[in-house]
Amino acid sequence: MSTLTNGSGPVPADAFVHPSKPHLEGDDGISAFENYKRLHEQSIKNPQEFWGSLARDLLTWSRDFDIVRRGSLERGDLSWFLGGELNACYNCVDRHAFATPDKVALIYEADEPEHGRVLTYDDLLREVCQLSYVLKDMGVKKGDTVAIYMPMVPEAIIALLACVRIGAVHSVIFAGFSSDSLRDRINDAKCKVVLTSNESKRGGKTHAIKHIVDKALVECPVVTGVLVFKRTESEVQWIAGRDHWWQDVVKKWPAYIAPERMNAEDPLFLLYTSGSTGKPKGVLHSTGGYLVGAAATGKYVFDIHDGDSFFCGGDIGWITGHTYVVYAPLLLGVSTVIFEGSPMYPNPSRYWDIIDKHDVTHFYVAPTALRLLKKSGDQHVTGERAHLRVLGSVGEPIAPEVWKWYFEVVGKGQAQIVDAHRAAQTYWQTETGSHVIAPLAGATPTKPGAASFPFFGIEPAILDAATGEEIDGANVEGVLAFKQAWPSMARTVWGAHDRYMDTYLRPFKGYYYTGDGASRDKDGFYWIGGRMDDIINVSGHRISTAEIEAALIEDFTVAEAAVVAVQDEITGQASVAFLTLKDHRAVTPEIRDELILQVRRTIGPFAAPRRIYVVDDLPKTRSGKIMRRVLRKILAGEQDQLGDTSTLSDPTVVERIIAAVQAGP
Ligand code: 6R9
Repeated sequence: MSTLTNGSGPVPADAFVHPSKPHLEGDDGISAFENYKRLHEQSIKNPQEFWGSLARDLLTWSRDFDIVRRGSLERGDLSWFLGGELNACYNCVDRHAFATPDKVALIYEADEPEHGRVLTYDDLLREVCQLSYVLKDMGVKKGDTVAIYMPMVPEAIIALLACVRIGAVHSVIFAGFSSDSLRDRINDAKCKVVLTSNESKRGGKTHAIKHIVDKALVECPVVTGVLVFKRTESEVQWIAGRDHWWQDVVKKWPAYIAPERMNAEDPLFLLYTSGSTGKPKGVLHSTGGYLVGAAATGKYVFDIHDGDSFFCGGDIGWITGHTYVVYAPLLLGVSTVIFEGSPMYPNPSRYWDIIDKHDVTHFYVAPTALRLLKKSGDQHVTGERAHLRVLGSVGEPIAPEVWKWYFEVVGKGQAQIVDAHRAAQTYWQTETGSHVIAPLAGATPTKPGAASFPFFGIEPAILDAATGEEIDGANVEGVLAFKQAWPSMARTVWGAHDRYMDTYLRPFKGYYYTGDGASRDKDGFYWIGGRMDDIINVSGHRISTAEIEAALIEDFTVAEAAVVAVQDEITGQASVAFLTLKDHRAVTPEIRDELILQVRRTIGPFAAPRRIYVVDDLPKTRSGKIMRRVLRKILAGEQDQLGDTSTLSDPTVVERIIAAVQAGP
């Protein structure tokens, strides 16, 4: 039985609907919004039936599940679709390769606009199978972890799919991370094999990424093999026996290997994300639940239809790239664009050129890119964008004027974005796996800047941060939590379940805590504020200030460090570091450069502080806690609103810090 009714009877999962007509719009005069409300209510009141039917509609199971959901948020022991067996790669590739082999699966748009290639589902199946053999030959077994440190090339997507085909757990590490960060993530997950390329290309620049892998692996005793995709002609340092050229080995293997049967709760992948204590967390997603979330949000939030061409600008190093470059579009059997380059290269029309070239129907990107493009000028928004139907943004709050520009300037031309409801702001996290608060394209109303309404199965609550009490009603503000589990929520932090409990499930008993502030307005729309913890969001990259501080303190000149966020026109937020140096030494331009380099080396270039202020002391309480609030206020020029500074061990430090900020970094 299907729970997805349109009021007069079940809607067959794959009934043909004209693309401009949303999946949720019935033929009986009931609006898509009414349908959304009814389905949302069903999903909350009867999650077992709702998700059971959706999971069977959207995925192909080699064994049906016995039970939809077990466990509770309180105990942190949730599991979904138990007894069910399925393979993620089979669902993303095989079933489409069998039904529609010639359909385009991957559209590779290389850094150089004239390069690229297209892979059909048939091609994809062949390439994934060959790589699966290679991984097995390199000793990878079901349940092993594999590190992927690659640029945005089709082989990166093939790598993810080959891992899950043989039951291995992929751990993608963003190729902008430093060798130290890469080393720590490889060691934490005990990866045996690393997949990389000799070099990467982005924005016309070449980066020696194999070199970074080599440096990391000096301290990774478990790694026995490295597979190197040849992206450029450059030679690289080689360790015989350990390193293999991708292109040389894949061709030795047959074009088909059977997918491994996996239990619904078997791990699918790990993805490391910043935690507020500094040590990155390996967020673990499981097979059945994650795939249901990806497919369901692809279908209902983005309203993906057969024949669509989906373009998500996120890198596979982040969750956005996992769920909306790879899993959601492939599960739904449409084409997905793999973009290797940058939106500004060779000029600020690059995105619009890609959209025209590949008849893109969906475009999904972070506000930071939109701010940059808006600033470059409307004259660069060229082309017709004739097939564009849905616009999405993700990763950070979007200012209403940027959202309006997106809808009005990008969404016009020949585009079919007939109403603002097709420009969606989506809120979610690495840990939620897929969208949790987002409008459903064409079905639910939007307001510029609002995340709007909960997705199916999500029961949001606004809590008082101090008391944990739920705040009901309209026009309320607090911290955002969820009252019910949903299929694609992370199951644990790799090797640290207690940390998972402490971060998400123990702060407010019986709730999943997001770590974000939020408000609910008079119309029931949710608005996301900022992080409640010390995590900053630079161009959509989540970085913990503690991690940057730890990197700075590693430098022998630094005594203490405090990092805080400031607002930035393009990147959303940027980090600013306040430091005291050992022996009260004076700062020189060389020391400053070295400190920036230190962060780039330890975490990655994207984490480097925007400004560094060297001061003689930091504002600390008598118990030694740094009062970052004081630093934030000073940076914002709000020194008249510092609040109570009487608890500072030395209140005179404030004046000296104000002077240092006014004098400039
Ligand atoms: C998907 C993703 C998650 C954090 C999240 C929040 C911020 C994401 C947002 C948003 C405001 C939105 N965030 N979407 N803030 N509006 N639409 O970005 O995952 O990298 O784990 O970051 O990003 O603070 O908690 P991730």
